[in-house]
Amino acid sequence: MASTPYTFAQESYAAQGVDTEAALRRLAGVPISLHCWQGDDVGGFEAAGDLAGSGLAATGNYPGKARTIDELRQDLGQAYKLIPGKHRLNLHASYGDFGGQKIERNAIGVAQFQSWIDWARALGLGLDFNPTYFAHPKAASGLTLSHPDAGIRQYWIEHGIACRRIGAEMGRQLGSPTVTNLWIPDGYKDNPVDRKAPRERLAASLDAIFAPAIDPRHNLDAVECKLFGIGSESYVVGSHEFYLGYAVKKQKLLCLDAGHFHPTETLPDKICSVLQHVPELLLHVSRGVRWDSDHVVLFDDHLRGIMEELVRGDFLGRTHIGLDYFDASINRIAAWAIGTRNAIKALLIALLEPTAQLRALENGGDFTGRLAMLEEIKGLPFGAVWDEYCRRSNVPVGGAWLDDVRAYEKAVLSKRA
Ligand code: RNT
Ligand code: ZN
Repeated sequence: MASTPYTFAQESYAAQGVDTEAALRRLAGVPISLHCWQGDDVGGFEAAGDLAGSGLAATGNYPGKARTIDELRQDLGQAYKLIPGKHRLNLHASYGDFGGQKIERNAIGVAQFQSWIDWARALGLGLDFNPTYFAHPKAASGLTLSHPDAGIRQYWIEHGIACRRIGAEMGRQLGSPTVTNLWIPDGYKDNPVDRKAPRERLAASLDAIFAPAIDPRHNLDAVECKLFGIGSESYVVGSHEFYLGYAVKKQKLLCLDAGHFHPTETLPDKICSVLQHVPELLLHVSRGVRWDSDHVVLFDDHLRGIMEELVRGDFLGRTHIGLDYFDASINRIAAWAIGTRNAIKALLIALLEPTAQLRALENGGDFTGRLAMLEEIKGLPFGAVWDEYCRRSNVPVGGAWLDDVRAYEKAVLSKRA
C-alpha cells in the first residue's frame, strides 16, 4: 500500500506505542456542545433586553449576525459542516421560538423549544440548556436569585424550575440527557457590607429550584462559578467556594468555565480535584484575556492541558464539554469553527499521548526522562492524523474550511443588512 502522510504518522505513533486508529475511534465518541450565543452576540429572540448589568459584553460589529431563529439555525448548520464528528447544541432560554409572543421567563415551557428539538433531531444533535438570568428588567439591578426582594427571587426560581423541565423534555425526546447549567450574574461593583445574606438567599433559591425531582436520565443540573465579572468586580455571589460546596453537598454537576478564574489559575488541576467530590463536570471551554472571560478558544497550552487531564485521568465519561465565548469582531461562523476545531484537535493530541510510558517515567522518579519525552512528542506528526480525521468525517481538510465560510459570507451573510 502506498504510504501517505497518515500512514507515516500512524507508524511514528506506533513506534511510541500509540494506536492512532484507537485514538480516532475514541475521539469520534466525544461530543462538544456548541454554544448558540456565538451566532448573535448573546442576543436571543425575546422582544427586548440587552446585556447591560449582566457582566457579559460582546464587542465588535462584524456584519452578518443572525437576527432570527431561522438565520441562527442556518448559520449553525453551516458551522457543523466544518466540524468533524457528531456534536451538541447548547441553547439559552432566551433563544426560544416565541413566535412574536411575549412569554414571561417563569412561564416558558417545552412548547417554545419544540422546534429546536425537532431541528436538533433532524441534524442528529443532542441539546443542552441554560436558564437566562440576564437581559431582563427583573435582572437589571444585577441581582436575581439572591435579590433581597422575595418576589423577584420567586420569579427567577420559577424560571429555573421551568428550564429544568424543558431540559428534561429535550433530553427525553432526543434520548440523551440535557445538561441544564445555571449561571447568574449576581454581584456588586463595589465592596458589599453584607457578603453573607446574598449567599444565604442564593442557597435557598437553589434549593427551591432543585426541589422538584427530575429524572437524571433526561436532565442533569449544573451550577457555574465565577471569580468576578464586568460590573461585579468586588463581589460575586456565586463564587467558587459557594458553588463547589453546593455541588458537593447536593451532588450536582459543577461547571468550570476556563475564563472564570484568576489568570494564573488553570483548569487541569481543578478537574481531577473536583471530580473527587462531584459526580460529573461541565466544562465551559473558553479563553480569558485580562478581565474578559470569553475569547475564541485557541490551540494553546491551557486548552491542551484541559484535554490531557480528561484523557489522563480517564474523565471523559464524567465530563460534558461545552464551549463558551462570543466574539462579534470576526465572522461568527469562523469563530465557531476555529474554537470547536481547536477543542477537538486538542482532544485528539491528548488521545495520541504515550501516557503509559510517561507515567512509568514519573512513577520511577525519572523526571529528566519525563520532561525530555514530553518535549519530544510535541514533534510527532499529529497534523496528519487530524487531517485524516477531517477527511473521514467529510469536513474540509486543513484551512479549506475558511473557503466555505467566505463563500457563505458572500452568498448569505452579506445580504443581511
Ligand atoms: C458568564 C458565564 C455564562 C455565560 C453564558 C452566556 O460569565 O460564563 O456561562 O457566558 O451563559
Ligand atoms: Zn460560562
